[in-house]
Amino acid sequence: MIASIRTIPHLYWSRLFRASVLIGIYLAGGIGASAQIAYGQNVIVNGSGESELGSSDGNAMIAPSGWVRTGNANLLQYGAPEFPTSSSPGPRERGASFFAGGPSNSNSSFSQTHNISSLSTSIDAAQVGFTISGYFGGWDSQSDNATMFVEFFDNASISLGSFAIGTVTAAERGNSRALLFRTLNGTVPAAARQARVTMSFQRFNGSYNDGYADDIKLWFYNLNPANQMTAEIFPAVEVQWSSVPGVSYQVQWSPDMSQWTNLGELVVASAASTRFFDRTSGAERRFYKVVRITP
Ligand SMILES: [Ca+2]
Ligand SMILES: [Ca+2]
Repeated sequence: MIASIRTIPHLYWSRLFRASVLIGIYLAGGIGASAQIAYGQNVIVNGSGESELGSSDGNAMIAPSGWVRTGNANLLQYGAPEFPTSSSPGPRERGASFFAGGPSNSNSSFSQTHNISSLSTSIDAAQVGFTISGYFGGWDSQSDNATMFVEFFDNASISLGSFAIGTVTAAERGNSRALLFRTLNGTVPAAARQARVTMSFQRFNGSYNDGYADDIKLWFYNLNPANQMTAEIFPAVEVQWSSVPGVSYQVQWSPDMSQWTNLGELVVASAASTRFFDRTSGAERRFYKVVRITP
């Protein structure tokens, strides 16, 4: 009897909770205003510029879907003459195209705005974090550059704060044609309901605006303390020895250099030098040796 008395209220509240969640989703869909933002997922539309194929010469204007353009901001193909190629420093998964400041203009941009009101309860409790990231670069020794902004607005479209990454200098690129990774974490300001993402391209040299960007991302995560974990860091040992490719070795350890115990399985060397890692958390003094097992 006691067990059933405890169980019934639990089931009751559980059903009530589910019902309230369904009602909440229905209302949000009814006003048609807010897409559901999923934690940990990139919300940028066409942030890699792969929805269309970029211009093959840099001058023909291409409109990348999902973005609002100012000036002559353009979408270019990697490998367009005189521009970064598929082998220039840049995103590993770069696709065929990237964003650029475009021809014959000194200031241009692409932007898009996201409704984040589905996270409003957590945002107003200062429990929503964000990450922005992307690859940014320019041309050789020129100072042209690209900056990514995320700016948060409240219900009255009042700006609550702006965060920026990018603006990679020619010196940081080694005066080469390159796009470098940049990222930033922050907390979404309380009362924020919209996030506007902008790629801004600045020209300093020549006629072409050579601020470049690709692989633009924005995602959100939950800062609720109940979801936080504590990570512990321990030192470890790296054992390295000169090895012969194809030969097998056995790493051993000892607390006193008298009794030796095998550590892990046989290691078959694949190079003239081999490394082995051993965790040392909670361990007292350890000695190591490597035994060559003749093949
Ligand atoms: Ca791309
Ligand atoms: Ca230029």
